[in-house]
Amino acid sequence: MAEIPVVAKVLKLNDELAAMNRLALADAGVRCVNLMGAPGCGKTALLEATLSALAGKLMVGVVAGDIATTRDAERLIAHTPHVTQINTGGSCHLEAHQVRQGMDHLPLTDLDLLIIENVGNLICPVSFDLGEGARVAMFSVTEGHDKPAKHPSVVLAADLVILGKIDLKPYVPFDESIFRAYLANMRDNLAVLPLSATSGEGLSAWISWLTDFGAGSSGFRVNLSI
Ligand SMILES: Nc1nc2c(ncn2[C@@H]2O[C@H](COP(=O)(O)OP(=O)(O)O)[C@@H](O)[C@H]2O)c(=O)[nH]1
Ligand SMILES: [Mg+2]
Ligand SMILES: [Zn+2]
Repeated sequence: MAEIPVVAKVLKLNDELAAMNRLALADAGVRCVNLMGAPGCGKTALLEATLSALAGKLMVGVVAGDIATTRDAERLIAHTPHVTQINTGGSCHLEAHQVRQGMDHLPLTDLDLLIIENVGNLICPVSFDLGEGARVAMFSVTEGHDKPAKHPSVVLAADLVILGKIDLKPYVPFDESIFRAYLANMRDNLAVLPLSATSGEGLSAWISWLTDFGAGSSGFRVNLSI
């Protein structure tokens, strides 16, 4: 079984490169979030709303991962020039070396915050440290309330859970109390932010979280009123 040591080696190399990303980000005073969620859960829509809310308040860069196309970068570039798209060419997660390539195209010292939109997938992105300071797991009401139970690894790795598309709650069979119970079974005190990128409901709590997380480490903090 030669594959097991090879996989272990790939992950070890990734961890080393992620540690270098983390150092480079800390040196530049940039905090970094790794946003993980299924395809179509609303990651890019949330980033569009986030960039719009933070305009003029924080300098935000984005590394957007996708298997193919520059669609997400094209949507985000309307809100910030500091976007790089990584096409993985088939791989269903981002790795630290790819994020480093993305970082190298951004003016890191000008940024306050880097958001990584991971490839839409709830499974293997969890195994690949990218050098982020926080991991956000995003679900949406259209995926059904059982998804945290079916994808425990992303829940166990997360610093925050976002429940998106809550504007669609009246139209889909989604029970938020069951969703929260599955999360609570796995994690004590894991924060859950329900929001809608479309209606704006719940966005201010997300913006506050983004503004505050790790604020002690690099020192930026701004007053926001949205
Ligand atoms: N109703 C509603 N639709 C949303 C919301 N967020 C995203 N969408 C839609 O869901 C689809 C997938 O969104 P996208 O941002 O591309 O998801 P991603 O693949 O996770 O980046 C698009 O058609 C969006 O317009 C939301 O909060 N409410
Ligand atoms: Mg996207
Ligand atoms: Zn993968």
